[in-house]
Parts: sequence; C-alpha cells; structure tokens
Amino acid sequence: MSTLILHHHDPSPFAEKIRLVFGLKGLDWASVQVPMVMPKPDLTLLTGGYRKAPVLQIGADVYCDTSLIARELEARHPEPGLFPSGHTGLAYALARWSDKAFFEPGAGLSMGENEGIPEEILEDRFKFFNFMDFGNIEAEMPHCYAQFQAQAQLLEDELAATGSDYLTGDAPAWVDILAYFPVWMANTNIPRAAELLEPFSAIRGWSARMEATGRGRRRDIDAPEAHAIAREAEPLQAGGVAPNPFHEFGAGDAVSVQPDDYGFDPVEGRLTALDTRRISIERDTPELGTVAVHFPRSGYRVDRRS
Ligand SMILES: N[C@@H](CCC(=O)N[C@@H](CS)C(=O)NCC(=O)O)C(=O)O
Repeated sequence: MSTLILHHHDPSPFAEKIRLVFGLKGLDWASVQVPMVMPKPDLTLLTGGYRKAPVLQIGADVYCDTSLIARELEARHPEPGLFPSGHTGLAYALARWSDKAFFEPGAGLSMGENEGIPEEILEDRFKFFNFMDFGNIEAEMPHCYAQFQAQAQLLEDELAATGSDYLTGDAPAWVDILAYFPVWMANTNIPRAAELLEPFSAIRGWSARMEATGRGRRRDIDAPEAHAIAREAEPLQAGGVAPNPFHEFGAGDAVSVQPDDYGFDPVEGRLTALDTRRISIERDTPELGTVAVHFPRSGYRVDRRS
C-alpha cells in the first residue's frame, strides 16, 4: 500500500484536521515538516507553487487543501468512515463555517494575544491572511473573543442537543474534526483559552474524547525521501474533464489553478481532470518527473494560461 506522506508543520491547525483523520482511521503515515513561512522549496517542488499546510502526497499524486485530502483518504481508506451518519454534503459544507467563522477569530487571537509567536511568522501571516485589520490588531481583540465564543456557543448547543458523544452519533466524524480544529488551535495558541472556553462544558467533555481519537501512527521522514518516492512513482490515471456548458476547458489545456480566498499562489500545469468536486493537473519537472496536483473544485479557480 502506498505511503501517506503529510507535508505540514506541527503547529498548523489545518494540518491537525488531517492528523485527526489519521487517528480516526487508525492509519500509518509519514510526516515531513515544512517551514512555517516562505520560501518552502521542498514543498513547492511538489505542488508547483501552492504553499499552504497541509499537503498530502501519495506517490506522484499531491493533494492540496484539507477538504480534498479528507475526500481522498475516505476513498482510499473507507473504514471507519468520516461520515457515519451519511450527510456528506452537509459535512463538507460545514468547512465554510469552521474555516472562516470559527477559525478566523481564533487565528486573530493567536496572532494578537500570543507573545510567543516569532516576528517573522507574524509578518508573513499579516500579509497572507486578509480577514482583519492587522495594522490595528489590538483593537480587534474584543471582536475576535466575541466571535470565537459566538461560534463555540453554536457548537455547545449542538452537542447538548444531540446528547451523543459526538456531533452525529457515537463515533467521531469529519464534522467533529471540522468543529474541533479551532478549539485545538485555541488550546494550543491562545493564552486565555481556559477562560474563553470556560462557559462551554459540553465542548470540554467532547474535546477530551476528540483528543482520545489520537493521530494514527506517525514516522518522521525528510523531504528528499518524499521526493524520491514521487520520482519513482507515476501519477494515477486522472478522471478526465466532465462536459459542462459553463466552461470550455478540455483535457490537456494549459491552465493555472489557485485558491480564491487567500494565499493566491498559482500552480500551472496540464488539465487532466475537472468536475464539480475536483481539479487535477499534471506538471513535468526535471527533478521529480511527472507529478499530479489535485485541488477541490469548491474554493479554487481555474484559468486558461495565455
Ligand atoms: N483551505 C486550506 C487552508 C490551509 C491554511 O490556510 N493553512 C495555513 C496553516 S494552518 C497556512 O498554510 N498558513 C501559511 C503557511 O503555513 O505557510 C485547507 O483547508 O487546507
């Protein structure tokens, strides 16, 4: 079976989502640490420019963004499932809430209140994120506290209403991971996390259960080892371009792909798959041979290269 290689950094809350998927599914995985700020030459050699954490590599296939990584892990390792109650559409849709409404005030508090974050990381993130006025970060803190607690209240109400151990029943699911990663970020990064979460007793009990999910079995490897695995592999057969009256793309078109929210680093390549779930391109590199890079369709734009 192909090695699952996660390119990430340990403090990354988005990477924590995928480490929890490894725990939920009891998977073996290899960890490659990437720098927290640019440049990240070992990562962008694989991705073609995408810089965010995490990225999952399996052979010569590189999966960007946690929602696509979850989808790929679910397809390759279906048991135990990420969607025990069904409702996969609702579960994927929830990422827009947790990645934005819940994560952003938590990230603001991490940057504004945690004096331990090195200056170079703050400088990088102030340019990278675009969701608040970083020039006036102190003044933003009360609003961040309020917004974080407003989202925590939604989670608290939902946990109390279900009366189950997890959001959709007796087993942890992708929705739990989506809702938990901002709480994990708060506990890891926000100095006043205990006070912030104090009113939410259901969240505290559920957080302890989420921690017990574990993070799978990890071994550390370095970037050259991951590159050698890519070099020796061929990308999987891509799914092709689904006909659609709203675009004129065809397989083999030269395109660039980039996120539509922040971190707008374009990745150029040959289109090999496009449908309403996924975008795939292939890139030929002198160092690694042909590498396929995959993105979710939701939240990513494809442009024809001129
Ligand atoms: N939509 C992306 C967002 C990923 C993201 O923003 N990750 C943060 C780390 S938690 C990041 O890349 N920060 C900049 C960096 O690490 O260089 C996903 O779901 O994977």
